[in-house]
Amino acid sequence: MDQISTRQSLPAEPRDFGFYVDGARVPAAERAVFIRHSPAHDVPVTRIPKCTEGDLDMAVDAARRAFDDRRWSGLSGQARAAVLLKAGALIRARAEEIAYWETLENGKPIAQARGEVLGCADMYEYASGLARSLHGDSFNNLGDGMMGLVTREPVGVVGIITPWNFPFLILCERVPYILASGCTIVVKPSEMTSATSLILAQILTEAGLPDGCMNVVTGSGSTIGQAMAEHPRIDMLSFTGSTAVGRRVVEAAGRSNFKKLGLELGGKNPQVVFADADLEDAADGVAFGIAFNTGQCCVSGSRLIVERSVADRFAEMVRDKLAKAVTGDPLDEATQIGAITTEAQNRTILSYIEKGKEEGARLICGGGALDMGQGQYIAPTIFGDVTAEMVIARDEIFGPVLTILPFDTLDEAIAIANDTDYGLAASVWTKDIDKALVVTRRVQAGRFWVNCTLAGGPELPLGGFKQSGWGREAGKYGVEEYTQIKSVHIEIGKRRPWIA
Ligand code: TXE
Repeated sequence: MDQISTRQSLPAEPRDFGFYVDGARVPAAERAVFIRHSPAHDVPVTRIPKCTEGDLDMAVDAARRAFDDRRWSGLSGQARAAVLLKAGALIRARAEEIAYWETLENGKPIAQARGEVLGCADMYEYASGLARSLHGDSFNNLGDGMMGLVTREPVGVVGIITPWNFPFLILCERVPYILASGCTIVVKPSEMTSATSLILAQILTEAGLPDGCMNVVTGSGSTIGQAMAEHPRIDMLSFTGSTAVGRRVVEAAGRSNFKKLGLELGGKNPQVVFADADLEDAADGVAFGIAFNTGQCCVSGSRLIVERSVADRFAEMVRDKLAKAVTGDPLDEATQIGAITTEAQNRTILSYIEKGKEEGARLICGGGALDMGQGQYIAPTIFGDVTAEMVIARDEIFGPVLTILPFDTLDEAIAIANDTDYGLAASVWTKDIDKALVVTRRVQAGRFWVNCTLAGGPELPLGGFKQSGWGREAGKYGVEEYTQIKSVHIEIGKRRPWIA
């Protein structure tokens, strides 16, 4: 511990968070608990109950009651907006605390975690406006005897299953929009990173959200997650995680009540760099796109598709950038690259690095674990001479591993970018507006960045093309996703009789 200068101290003992149902924290009591260790410091930091299916039923019942008696959906948009605005202010006020637990459980740098939390506060503030502006449509052109309305109604009880890479951010890309629509919620966070979801539930109660509208059940994916996907009284499920589990969730929804699904799955996202780009900017962006959150982002720019004439020089520029990034204790303010979040993910990334070496790709930098005295760290790694068939060019590695695929023509760049089952995000770097627009149009991805990467905010929606998922989160589209549409015909005046 002494080798690393920590700004904030580690907790003396793991904190018990319990779980959260019907507006109140429920202690673990006699339930088994999961003890989470900080992946950067190897010490236990939180104790999370392994909830039972009975606990899940209790949470779904609370959310069901809260939805069915209209205590939330029956309020005006103005009243819902007031709660969301207060929640935003409370998140700002508790940003340090939330960032601290996020860093301890996830291993991400504290400065990054704080930025994410403040970005989340903004989502509640933005969604508050959407609660007031959500509306349908009307048809006043159906003749004098008829008027038509299209109304939006909340879907009902929404389950949310989140992963461990952005526990608070991914949750907050959903919760304020779902609440703006009038739905009620049951969350199952990743068993690795439950703490900040539980803090959020308390904050929402304090902000005035009626009891039962936000519930958090903790536990494993194979028990509680699977039971949520199969649950007959959950009307919609938003799942973020691996494509393999996404497939299981789709099957379970089909076997149970055909619940509506939102899916945000994997990505193998292209960064297309033309020779005429501002290469200094592009190198910084590509380094950021692969090393941010140690590459554990569904939108990481993991395939560098670069014009051959500058490929070698550009690879060196990215390598030099990565060499300057500060890797270390995530509690240290200066740290830019923290620890790998889970032991399983650490093994997965290292095995892909070995695979890349076996496949004959040229290692430009990195190539293995970094010894920081404690915790699990991996050096940002770049592979050159990668071909399209290599496993490292096709699989989502979900770590700081960049593969370089050179191109000669614009058409070839687009073909390589689209040569993947995924379609989550893409970036293009060029100063030629025509090239930028052609690539933006023709590359299949739900999020696109021109001369930037990983940009985001509450206004623009998120989601994937192809096997990266279904539906959209955030922005006005994120609220509409959690509504269903009802069409209403209203007869005016005396009915023209069917039977004379
Ligand atoms: O994900 P899982 P893992 C990808 C990434 C990573 C791989 C494995 O490639 O290497 O997935 O990560 C819950 N029914 N992404 O194993 O298992 C689980 O408890 C219902 C991309 O951690 O998909 C957790 O809450 N739920 C991704 C969530 O699903 C189940 C982010 C994600 O876990 C379940 C994370 C089941 N049968 C990983 N089994 C992204 N799109 O950002 C597990 N879960």
